[in-house]
Amino acid sequence: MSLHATITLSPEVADAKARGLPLVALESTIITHGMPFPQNVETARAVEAEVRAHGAVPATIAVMGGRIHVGLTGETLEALGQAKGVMKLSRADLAACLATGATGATTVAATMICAALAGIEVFATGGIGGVHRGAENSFDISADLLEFALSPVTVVAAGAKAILDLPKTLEVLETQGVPVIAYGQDDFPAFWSRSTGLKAPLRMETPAEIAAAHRLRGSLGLKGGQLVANPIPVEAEIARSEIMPVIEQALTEATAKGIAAKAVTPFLLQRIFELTGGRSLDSNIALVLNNARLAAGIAGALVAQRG
Ligand code: PSU
Repeated sequence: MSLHATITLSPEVADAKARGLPLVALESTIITHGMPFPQNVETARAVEAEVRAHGAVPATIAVMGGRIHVGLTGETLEALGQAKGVMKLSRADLAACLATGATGATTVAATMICAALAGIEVFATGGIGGVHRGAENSFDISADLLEFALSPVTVVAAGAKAILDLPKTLEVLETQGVPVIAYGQDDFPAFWSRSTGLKAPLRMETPAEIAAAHRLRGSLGLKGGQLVANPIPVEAEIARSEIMPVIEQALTEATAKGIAAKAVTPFLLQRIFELTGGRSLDSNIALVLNNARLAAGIAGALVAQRG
């Protein structure tokens, strides 16, 4: 596959592609809008190290200087982690950011688009965007959900963030024909906790099964990707009974302040961080590392199955 003209691969990613090594895409909005400095940069580095330790090559994606960068240097990660005014890119604004030469961090949706363009089939993140509570009035539904029906990438996340309306999030994914696969359990996980109390439509036990399903979707001509919902490790979870009142308080504050659209998720994550005395961030870091491990395993299985 020839690369799109706007893509710059890092030497490490270019080498991995040339040698057919397993690759795992990583997003950058989690760095610029999801976590405070310096934990954001430390986490980005640790996630890359975790991917490498599990046999795959990490490819963190961001837009800079009119180009999509797939694979970032340590200095670029550091600069991005402290930059102000970085655009939060989704399907709607990716091309505009490239056209204007602005710096942009890729959300799940934009990372899926860029990963597919670069020929990377597996991507690890924290939690995907979804249907916001009160969507029946606000119509606030993350473009992440629609992307799963379009870009052929398997995304490993710890479910959808519990700040969302999770039943409606699952409904939208089902309507769009997106496979939602809980890893090793029946329940759909809720980001900071292992269970939402909602059953996931599918369950798988091994990276090999997930990789096989990814390949088969492609060979059947089914468009779009898969969502692998990987529960946070037991020792890192915050019990639902503990996190839910905190989420309710953060949501009430967001409504009172008139926070809307792209600002909602970053505001809620920051408030929940403050209200839990930093524990939500520790959990977030643990779940992203856990997702990086599983994604590396799936990427390895995809390569092995190609033979
Ligand atoms: N995972 C995290 N923290 C984050 C995100 C994911 O652990 O901040 C980001 C992703 O980039 C995702 C975005 O696409 O949150 C969802 O934003 P919204 O709800 O505005 O679509």
